[in-house]
Amino acid sequence: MHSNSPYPLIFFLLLSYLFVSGCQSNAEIRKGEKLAKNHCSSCHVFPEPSLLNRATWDKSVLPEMALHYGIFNPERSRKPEELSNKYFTEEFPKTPLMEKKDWEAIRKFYLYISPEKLKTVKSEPVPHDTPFEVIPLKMEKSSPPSITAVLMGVESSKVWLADQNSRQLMAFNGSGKLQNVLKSSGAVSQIHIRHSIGGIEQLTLANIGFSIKPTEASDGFVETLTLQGDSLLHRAFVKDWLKRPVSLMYSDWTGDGMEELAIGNFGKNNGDFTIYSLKQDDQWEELFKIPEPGTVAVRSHDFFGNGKEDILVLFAQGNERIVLLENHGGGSFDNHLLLEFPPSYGSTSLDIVDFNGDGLPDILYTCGDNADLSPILKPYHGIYVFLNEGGNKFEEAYFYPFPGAYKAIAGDFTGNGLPDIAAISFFSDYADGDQSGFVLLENNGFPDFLPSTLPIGHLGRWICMDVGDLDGDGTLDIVLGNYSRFNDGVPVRPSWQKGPHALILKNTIK
Ligand SMILES: [Ca+2]
Ligand SMILES: [Ca+2]
Ligand SMILES: [Ca+2]
Ligand SMILES: [Ca+2]
Repeated sequence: MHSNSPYPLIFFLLLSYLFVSGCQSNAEIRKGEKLAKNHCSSCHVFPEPSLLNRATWDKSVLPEMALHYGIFNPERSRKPEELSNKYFTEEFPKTPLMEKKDWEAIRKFYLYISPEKLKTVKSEPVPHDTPFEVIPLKMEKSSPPSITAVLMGVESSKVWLADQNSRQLMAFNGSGKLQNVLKSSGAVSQIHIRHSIGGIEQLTLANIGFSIKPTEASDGFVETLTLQGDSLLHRAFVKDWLKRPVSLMYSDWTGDGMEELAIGNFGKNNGDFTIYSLKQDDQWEELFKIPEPGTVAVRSHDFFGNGKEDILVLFAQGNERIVLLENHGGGSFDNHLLLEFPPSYGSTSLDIVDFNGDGLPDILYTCGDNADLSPILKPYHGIYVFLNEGGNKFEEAYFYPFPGAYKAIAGDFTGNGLPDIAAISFFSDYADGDQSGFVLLENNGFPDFLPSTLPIGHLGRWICMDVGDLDGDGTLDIVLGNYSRFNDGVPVRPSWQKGPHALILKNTIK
């Protein structure tokens, strides 16, 4: 079992420095530790020095954190043109919020205790024997692939892809043939099918705006597209001027027979999670709001067994945590903090499934966003299962190291009645040529999971995934979206840019 506890390492290092250093630095380090625990825990879980190597603390994370305290010199890492940017000047205090000598003590604490190197992440070779046939989805004249959202339209047997570069929304059939192309703009972050009745299909799209990089801009929106067959009948805004919406969900949480709409506006330093209810004049009005940034995933489930769907929200920006919103009806929710993670975890996805068959919903969680301040391989990035021990108390019960993990979805892909896990990684160990960015963890009785993969690492860099029975044969199929537009420190492979926009992994167990 994986343990997050950094204590043994810290104790060892503490002992080492007690022996090798004088009393003066000892007192100083202790002072720095105390200050760090006070200050760094005010915005997020206290980050233990062992989470990152010394050079990353020194050159990247500490200078950026100093900016949050209004300490601009002498260790700022930003370029002068960025410091004069409008968002920057609004983002950081202009005058220091703590004495510089205190910041220096915090800095010394981190640099003294942190390891030279993190534990190496070396996955075992994973066999290539998943039960999937690979069907590439490619649209000519639209490269490099920059797919930001995929959807398995199970009822219409279509796969929807949103491509940022070509500003297109494409539909393919299960054999990989292009069926429909619609105009899009910006970067679609989520595609959702709201209705599919009698040949009329309504899609809801969340769109983060023009950049997938973090900004404080409010050019995101949610829109609906109504289609009859392949013809677009109607297109309408649901909400605009949103701060980078990346998650959305419809459900009747109030119990009045009408669906509400939940939108996670990820934002940057500002953002919110908001539930809207539909009024008679077709306007969506705020019903409930958490005015905090970073919502990356939303799921709904009855956690209290009272017939009311509760909401699980994953926040992934600095203060990373999973929050359970207990539904009391009428738009009233109680906020329970279930799990929290340090900022370097880079939380990416959430799913709910009962892994151990005790009737209690468990949590599948991934972390591995590695684009921001510390782009190094991290031994704690990967796929986690937190079992529900009763009373909605969750304990880590399984960990599979999968650097750069971006999404995991639970489902019975193997047909043995037990939920398996399909997962993708966007920040794989690409220096290791074997990494395909995809893994299937076959459940042979929890927590006995057997990993396998496919030789698809040369075909694309997988950023999004969806699961459903596309061909209606009773087995779960998968679609993976390829995003090969920018590198983020990862060398872009020409084969990714020439590769398919997406892959259908067609389940062949039947
Ligand atoms: Ca309702
Ligand atoms: Ca369970
Ligand atoms: Ca299974
Ligand atoms: Ca199938």
